Amino acid sequence: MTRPPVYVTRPILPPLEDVYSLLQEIWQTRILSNGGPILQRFEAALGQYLGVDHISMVGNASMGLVLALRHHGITGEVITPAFSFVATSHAIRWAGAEPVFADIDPVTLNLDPVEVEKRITSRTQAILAVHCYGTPCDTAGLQRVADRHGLRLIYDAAHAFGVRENGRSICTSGDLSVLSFHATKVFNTFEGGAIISPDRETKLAIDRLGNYGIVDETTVLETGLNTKMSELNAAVGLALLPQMDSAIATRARLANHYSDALGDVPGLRAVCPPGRAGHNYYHFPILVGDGYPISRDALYERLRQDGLFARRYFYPLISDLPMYRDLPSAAPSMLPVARRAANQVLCLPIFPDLDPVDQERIIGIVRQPC
Ligand code: T4K
Repeated sequence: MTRPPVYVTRPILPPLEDVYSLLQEIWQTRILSNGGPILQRFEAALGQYLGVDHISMVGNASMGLVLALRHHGITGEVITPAFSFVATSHAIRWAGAEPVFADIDPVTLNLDPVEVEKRITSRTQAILAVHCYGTPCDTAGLQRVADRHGLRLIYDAAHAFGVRENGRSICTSGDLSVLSFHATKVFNTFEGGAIISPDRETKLAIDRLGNYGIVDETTVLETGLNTKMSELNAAVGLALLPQMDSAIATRARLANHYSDALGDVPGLRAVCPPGRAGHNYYHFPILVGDGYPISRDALYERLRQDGLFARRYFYPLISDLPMYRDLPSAAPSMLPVARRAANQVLCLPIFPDLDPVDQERIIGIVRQPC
């Protein structure tokens, strides 16, 4: 009997009855949006869960990134990785600024501070770094570069829900961090996201910018946008939060099993090997290199033949896409590490209810693809 397809991820959902009781509240109050009571409870509960004090909920991380850049008035050059989801660079353009690509570290696949410093010009205003797959960036190294050159440091923390470093949320690094709660993420509100601010004043300014710049009924202070999260999305998030510790623990167990089972395969390297305290195992990326019997793309196709849909996050490089490839920093010779990663990476399915039988099927094919 053929088994159902297995995708790279599958969202977790809260118990329907918990959402239903929140929906009943919405139906009674008729407060559907604009910072309603459920959103406020969600904001407080999420802050407590993550260990951060100042959160602004947004409709998705893409809008959150635009808002973060706009809040700091960034319209010049922004140094960012080409090895990321396209939303990272698109947000820079939507904010009215220009991406400048810098190469990544070969181990973490995150921005390399040394490469960042090489790309700084008189027009550079900010660094937009990505905690790729939830692995923390070299936050100290990037902060040193930012401080030396008077740059803003903003984190695309779309992958980094719940990630901690030295006992603190990774989202307390830099000037601002932006989380994604998209369906495909570790934690979801169907669509959604959040901006983590360092203080209350910044949080309130960001809330205002995401609510058209409105101060009160007759005062509009700036050209804001509508980036608000609805009560419906907030209800899903509030109901899902209690499951998150066990969901992340299950991801860690699955990642451990992949690591143990694939650790001795010649030509393969796991990008996020388990054992790192505070990781969330959003993806299980492997690099398919020399010494492996077939190419990355052949392995991707081989898995697909059996209904196992691994994904090449992130291929192609953003710098190879038509709207970016003419930028000077997009020249292929300038991003050798990112290019190699994009050509070798394959994210194996990982999500809390991955059936152990399916994980064994994936492991079996990856160990012996021919
Ligand atoms: N920055 C970074 C670094 C990001 O990775 C992202 C988003 C963003 C910023 C922007 O965040 P948001 O604005 O989205 O909040 C997916 C996601 O759509 C995207 O959110 C995510 N990164 C990116 C890495 O992956 P696709 O085009 O690969 O998604 P899709 O539809 O192919 O979904 C992958 C698999 O997930 C499907 O094969 C099946 C499963 N799935 C998907 C959805 C949407 C489900 O089971 N249920 C679902 O509802 O981009």
